[in-house]
Formats: sequence, C-alpha cells, structure tokens
Amino acid sequence: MSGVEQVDILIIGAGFSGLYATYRFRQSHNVICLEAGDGVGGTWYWNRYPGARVDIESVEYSYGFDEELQQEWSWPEYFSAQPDLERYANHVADRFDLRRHIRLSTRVERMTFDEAADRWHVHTSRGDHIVCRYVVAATGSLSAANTPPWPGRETFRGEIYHTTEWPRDGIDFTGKRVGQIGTGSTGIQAAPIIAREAEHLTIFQRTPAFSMPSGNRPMDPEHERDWKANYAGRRKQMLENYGASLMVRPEQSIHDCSPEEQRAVLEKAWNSKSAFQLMLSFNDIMSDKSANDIVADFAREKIRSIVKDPVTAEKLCPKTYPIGGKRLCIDAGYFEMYNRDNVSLVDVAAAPIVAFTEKGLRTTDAEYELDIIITATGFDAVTGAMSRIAIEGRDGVILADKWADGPSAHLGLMVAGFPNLFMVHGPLTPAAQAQMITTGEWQVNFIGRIIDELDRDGLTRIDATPEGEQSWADEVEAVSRFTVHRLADSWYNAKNIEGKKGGFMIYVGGFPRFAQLSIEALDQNYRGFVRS
Ligand code: NA7
Repeated sequence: MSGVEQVDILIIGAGFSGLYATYRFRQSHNVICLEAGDGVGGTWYWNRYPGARVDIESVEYSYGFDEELQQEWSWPEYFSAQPDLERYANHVADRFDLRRHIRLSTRVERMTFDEAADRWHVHTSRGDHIVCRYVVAATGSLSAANTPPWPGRETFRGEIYHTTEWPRDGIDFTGKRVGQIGTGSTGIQAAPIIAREAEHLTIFQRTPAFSMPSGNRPMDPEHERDWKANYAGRRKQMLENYGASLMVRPEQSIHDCSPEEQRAVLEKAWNSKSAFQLMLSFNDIMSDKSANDIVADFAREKIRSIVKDPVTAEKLCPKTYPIGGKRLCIDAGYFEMYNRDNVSLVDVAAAPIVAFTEKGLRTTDAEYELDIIITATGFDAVTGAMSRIAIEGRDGVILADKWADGPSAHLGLMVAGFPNLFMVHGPLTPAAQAQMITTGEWQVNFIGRIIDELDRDGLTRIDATPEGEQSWADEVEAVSRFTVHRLADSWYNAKNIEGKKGGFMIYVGGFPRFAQLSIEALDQNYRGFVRS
C-alpha cells in the first residue's frame, strides 16, 4: 500500500460549515473531512469556558438545510450555551451519518498544489497523505488563539489557560487567586462566573468594552412554535437582510428625535432582551459618528449607574472608540460583578503587562500573585488558521507569505495562485457581520455550484485572477468607509495584534450585497476567475 489516499473533495474543519460541506458534497462526490479536535463543532467544540454562549438567537443561529432537523430540534434557551451548541453539532453529525467521512484529531499541516495534475497533496499531523481535486477550507475565522507574547511563561508556577483551549473537564477555581487578561466578548462572558467561584479575580483590562445585557431566558414554547411554523420563509428573509438575521435597522435617524424620544427608544432597546437591539435602534448609529456618540453616552451612563465604585466605573467606560466599532459585547452581569468584594480591575493600558513571573504577572509598575491565569486575549482572527498551515500554491508561493501584508481573496473565496482551494468564511467575507451558520450554508452551496459547473464543462481547474482579487479589495475598502468600524482597533481590521498587517479583514457591505456580487461574478462568465 502506498499510503496515499485519493478523494474528490477534502474539507478542513468539522465546525458548522465543515459539517454542512461534508453533508452537501458527499451527495455528489467522494469526500473526507479532517478535524484537529477530537470532536465536532469547531468554535463550539473548543470554546468551553464558563459562560460561553452564542449572542444570536438560536432559532436563527442554526441550520436551515433540512426541514425535519428544524422541526425536531429544540433549543432550551433563546441564546444557546456552548454545551447545547456542541450537542447540536454532534446530533447533526449522527443524524446525517457524517462521521464516516470525518477524521478527528487530525490537523492539516501542509498542502501543495500539483500543477500538472490539478490536484492538492494534503499532509496531516497523523502522517496521512491525501490527494484531492478540491479543498474546502472551513477553518473558522476565530479559531487560531492569540497568545500573549510576554516572556517568562514557563517560569509561572500556576496554571495558564487560553479561553479557546479550555480543558474538557473544566477548571476548579475554588480558593484560587485568578487573573484574567482580556475584556472582549469572551472575557465578559467568563468573568462573572469565575468570580463566583474564585477566592479573588483580578481583571487585567487594556481597553474597556461596551456591553449590553443579553436577556437570555428559557425558550418560550410559543416562540418556538411560531418559528417552526414559519422557518422556510424566515430563512429566506434572513438572507435578504444585512446581517443574515431578522434583526433589522429601522428607517429613523436618531437626529429626528428629541433627547427624550431618543432616551425612550434606547432604554427600550437596553431592556429588550434582544442582544444587539441597542445598535439597531436608529438607522445611523453605525455610520454617523455624532449619532453613535449619543448611544455611546447612553451606554456609559448605564455603566456608571451599575458600578458602585466611581473610580472603577470610570475605568470601565470606553472612551476611545465608537460603540459597535468593535463588536458589541453581550453579557450576563458583567458590570454588576465589579460590585463584589473579591473582584478588582487593573488598567493595563496605563501600566502594560511585561512578563509572566514565577508568582504571576508583572506590569510596568507592580507584580500580581496568582494561582491561575486566564488569557481571554482573542484570536489571530480571519487569516490565522489558514496562515498556520504551510499552503504552497502555484510557483512555490506560500499563502502566509502572500498574505504577509494583509489578506487578498476574490469574493473572499479564492486566492490567486491557489487553484481549487475554496474558503468558507474566508478573509474579506461578511464573517461576524452576518450570522455564521446560515451564511456558511450559503457559501458552501455557492462552492457547490462552482464545482458542479466545472464538472459539467469538463474542466478541472479554477483560480482567481489578480484583477479579481484587486476588484474585491477595492469593494471591501469602499464599503468600509461608511462604517464606524474604521474608528476602532479590533480583529476586524487586524489591529488587535501588535505587528499584524492588513486593512479590513472582513466585508462590511452586508450579506445581500456580498451574495449578489458573488452570483453576478459567476453569471458574468466567471468574472475575476480563470477556469481550465
Ligand atoms: P477580542 O474581542 O479580540 O478580545 C480580546 C481581549 O483581550 C481584548 O480585551 C483585548 O484588548 C485583550 N488583549 C489582547 N491582547 C492583549 C494584550 N497583549 N494585553 C492586554 N490585553 C490584551 O476576543 P474575544 O475572544 O473576546 O472575542 C472574539 C469574538 O468572539 C467576538 O468579536 C465575537 O464575535 C465572538 P484590546 O481591546 O485589544 O485592547
């Protein structure tokens, strides 16, 4: 036996998009799906930190490809917790008999394109060598951990965990002095739960976050029945909205309202039990800085009214970027947590962390003694997962080198010089701006159309052209000019990691425009692509 396996389509990742790709492509092709984890679910497999929960309603954040699945599955809460999402991923893998195509605990390490044969050679951590016609990379936009660069990690006598590499058996915080670095969506979810267990929790904050209460609650059976009676229409409607969700912006400008009217609308949104409603209160919050300022003032007022110590409250008030400029966080008792005696806040923007020490963490002005350190420091987002695989395309070009100054990808789908390699939720797609499961299904179906048409036309290769990449880069840049995202440093624009280059990592023109331009490119004789 040569040890070399042959398949038509190789899928990387058994997260929600990878699972659907496995389902979709095995109907017409021979497929294999490789997954680094020892279970399916991707994001919802790895992120098992306490409080991990989706911030989109689960009736929306779920698959729409199979009506029976929609009808039989029940979400226990409005915003599902990680264990329920992981359970759902496992259910889907079993129900559709996907496991026989999935190889777990198998990390793709290296891939090379054979130009003479139009085949990818894929090598894994377990020594597999698989040759395939197409690769579908469903590697996730938030899957490569961003680990703080400080020296001394090996000298620390306690334990260190990144939130996205959480041990399956959990962590016992009882009686422990815990330090948590990072106050993004993840940190804000985890901290209140850790605080309840730990002897003391010290939060190391570089930038304070805007957050609104999630309003999560047990599923109302009437709400569930209503969704189940209308799923087909609603899924279709979702794809017609900016965020591939039924959450929509009203027509009204904040400037058309009196201060009293503004306040009443914002107060209603804050208490709406509908995450993100605050950002959807008026039509201009995300595009007009002066409109945004009014909402940001409102959110800061809320922080000051919740946090009793005025010095702590002031430190928690974001003042350097617009609300929603970084993704709005959704919390369950985050600001209230600072009223506990066993929680303290350290401003590491004023005195940055410089090292791990034997006893804990050292900043420029103090040392903090800790038993457990949690790094809730986010991700080498969007490009990290692909750049960490040695992907060699045409003429020996390595993908990470090509992306050294920032990612390029025509329609966020294909990189010129890397034929037959498709990305789902790749760089320059509406990742995180649009509900990921539904748009992942859409992108997999779009890739399906491309492969079917290659087969139909007797062709074996598709590549993006440099002109295609440039036209998409221009579109990504043009639409980003109209949003307040430009005014915040975040993983959206590669500014969450020192030294990382690149402009806008995601497409902020909305899902319908993204989909329309993608379809038009194919309809117009594969504009921006070359097929052979
Ligand atoms: P985020 O949103 O990137 O947040 C990471 C947090 O970690 C944020 O507060 C960062 O501060 C902080 N951070 C990162 N590096 C450092 C260093 N070196 N020193 C101090 N603090 C640091 O990641 P999340 O995991 O919370 O959320 C990611 C997405 O998941 C989110 O957008 C949702 O879509 C779901 P900073 O703000 O950069 O100053």
